[in-house]
Amino acid sequence: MSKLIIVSNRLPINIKRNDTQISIKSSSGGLATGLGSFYKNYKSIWIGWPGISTEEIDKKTENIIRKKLHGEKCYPVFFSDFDFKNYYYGFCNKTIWPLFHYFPINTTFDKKYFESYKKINRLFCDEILKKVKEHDKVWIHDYHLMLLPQMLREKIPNLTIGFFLHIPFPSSEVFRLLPWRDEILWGLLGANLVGLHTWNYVKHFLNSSRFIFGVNENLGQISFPDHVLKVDAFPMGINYSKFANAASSAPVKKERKKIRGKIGDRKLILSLDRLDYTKGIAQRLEAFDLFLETYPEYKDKVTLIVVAVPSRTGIENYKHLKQQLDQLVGNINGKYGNIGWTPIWYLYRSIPFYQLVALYSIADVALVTPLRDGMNLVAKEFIATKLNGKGVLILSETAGAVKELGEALIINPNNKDQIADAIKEAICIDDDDQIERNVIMQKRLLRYNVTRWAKDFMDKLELTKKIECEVKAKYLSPKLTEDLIGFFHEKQKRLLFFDYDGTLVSFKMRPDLAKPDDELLNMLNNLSRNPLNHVVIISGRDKDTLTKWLGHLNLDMVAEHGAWIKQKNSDWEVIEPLTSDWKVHIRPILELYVDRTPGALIEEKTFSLVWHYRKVDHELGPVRACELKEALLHLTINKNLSILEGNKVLEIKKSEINKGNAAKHWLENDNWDFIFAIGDDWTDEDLFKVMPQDAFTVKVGMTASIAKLNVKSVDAVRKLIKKMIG
Ligand code: GDG
Repeated sequence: MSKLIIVSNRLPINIKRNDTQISIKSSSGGLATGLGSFYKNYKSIWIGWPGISTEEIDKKTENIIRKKLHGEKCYPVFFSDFDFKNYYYGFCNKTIWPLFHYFPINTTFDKKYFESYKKINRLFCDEILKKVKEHDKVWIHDYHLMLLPQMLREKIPNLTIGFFLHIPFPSSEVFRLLPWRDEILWGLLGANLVGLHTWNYVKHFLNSSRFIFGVNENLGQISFPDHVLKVDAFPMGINYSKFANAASSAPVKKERKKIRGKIGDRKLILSLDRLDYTKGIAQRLEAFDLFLETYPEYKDKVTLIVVAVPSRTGIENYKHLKQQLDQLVGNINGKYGNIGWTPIWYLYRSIPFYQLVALYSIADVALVTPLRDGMNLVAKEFIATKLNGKGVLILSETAGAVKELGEALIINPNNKDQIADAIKEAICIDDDDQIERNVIMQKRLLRYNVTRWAKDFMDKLELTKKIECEVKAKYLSPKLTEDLIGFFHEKQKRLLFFDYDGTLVSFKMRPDLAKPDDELLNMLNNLSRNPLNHVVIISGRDKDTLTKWLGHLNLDMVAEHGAWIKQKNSDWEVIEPLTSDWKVHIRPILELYVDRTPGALIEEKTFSLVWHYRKVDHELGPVRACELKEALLHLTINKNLSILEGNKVLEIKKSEINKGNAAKHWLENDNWDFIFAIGDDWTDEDLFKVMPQDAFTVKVGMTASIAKLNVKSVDAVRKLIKKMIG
């Protein structure tokens, strides 16, 4: 039976030590709860850092810890203080955290931090390799371990690897600032599933992949030679019933009573987060100051409770923020407070769960105004505790949670006037309105809770792996290759179709570099010189280019996806009489889209017009291509034209021109005893379609196809040709 290996920077446990005793307590964080059902029931283990460095313990203690963790199905990765400093405080929290939250100005780019990050990712990889079997599933969490998917893929190519990022994936304009962007992105692309909180982050991730590696995707699916990757949104939920049930529990009721006794009938506003500059706590306090200044009638009528949980206290920015908050709270309390009223109650510590729920459930207003937040679970937890439906959430438009909590009062966290007005509005909203908004949000949060989230992710991971397996099942294995080649050599009259770009040469993203190299020319020469072989190159390229590159060889050629054919020793000819009079109607539209789209250009082939957008901005190009397609639609239908969508091109041509029709020219004119066709993109599907039952059709790459077989890459195609040559 396969097992699930969960990997995160921190194990879901806390180690307590006194002089003689070591005890281990499992933590009840969101992730641990969400994965709980898998972790406990499924055969699973968890790998992560136990929260203790190698310097803090001797070998004997380390062994005791390992043993105790084993009992909890946890396996520790230990590292030194030095590595922890450079990896965790350094690369994770001084580089990735600020950059991914759109604080490039707070970002440190330091090579030694990245070196430590690599080293620690490698340590995790080694630990996983000790435990993992090929059929296991690995689910890696968060920005601390972004190199890990590819590291594992290199060691075990068939492994099922999921990755979830808990923070935003920034716009490609921000991501590209990272000096190690290639390594980080490449690391993530090694997974089978990359999960992000929102669709926007998915878009950003795909844009960066396109921009940096020229990766093409189809509905978030990317095919690599050895694996399939899906990128999708999974908005993390909460343990809804845990919060809802706790709200009516005895300790929480008691705590609420205590709080109410202290604040009287004042409105209670809650601010609760880890102390982090991304959470917008300082801006929130300034907005509260502005609220009291703008609406002085609320003096002595409201209390703001600020809980700031200490976090990453070893980092300068966090120390400064703490000082700033201390000062702001002091100023506001000094400015407005009186003997009987302190406007802000400030707690700089973590509070126990029952107190947390008491605060959520008693608060009239929650101020959740992060400057940037991957999701923000506090907003969701607040809503879950509102058993009578009353309470108002003020939520930042830059938190991932806003996508599911659209009924909240939505604010721009940098707009203090807007936040001050929202506080006033929240206090005044009538009960029915509050209930109506909250009930809708509660239903949504109850349905997509943290267990659903985890299950959804695992289901999608399995589905992606299934798609990969279906493609791999058709792989030309060494055994199948031997059979095919054996069969090939037995036959005397062989017809061989080869697509060119993406099949014989790999410069798919740079067609200008796709000129045949010496190895290819030699191979084609040897293959086509054998009188038993009849070789046809079947391509979308124009006839002049094909003549220039391959015209000296003893082979046949098809150009412009089937408009032209050339047989050895004769000239190019059109398959059937074709007209080009339609071009005068189409060209002006293409020209308009060239004028509007910097970098676009038109290529005229004899029987087609091509609109290229390879040099257009990577986000604009596909948008303009869609618009252009739409604009051409009714014209092309009337004139029996079709629009081919190729690699950064739209090609308009007569519908009857396709590779399948062209191939019939050879198929129908002779008796072949071995037929072979190979290609990599969807124009080759037309070719595969017309092949007889006993033909060998081969797709290059990991995408679905009607071809009977798949090979991974151009390299594999060339190896196959070498075997045909013998
Ligand atoms: C990262 C992303 C994303 C807070 N104070 C206390 C306490 N908490 C608990 C809350 C909540 C959790 O901590 C905080 O979660 P958030 O989502 O708000 O924020 P991050 O810690 O920054 O988490 C974030 C999340 O990962 C999940 O993917 O949503 O965007 O930054 O559950 O209840 N719990 C207790 N006492 C406290 O004082 N007991």
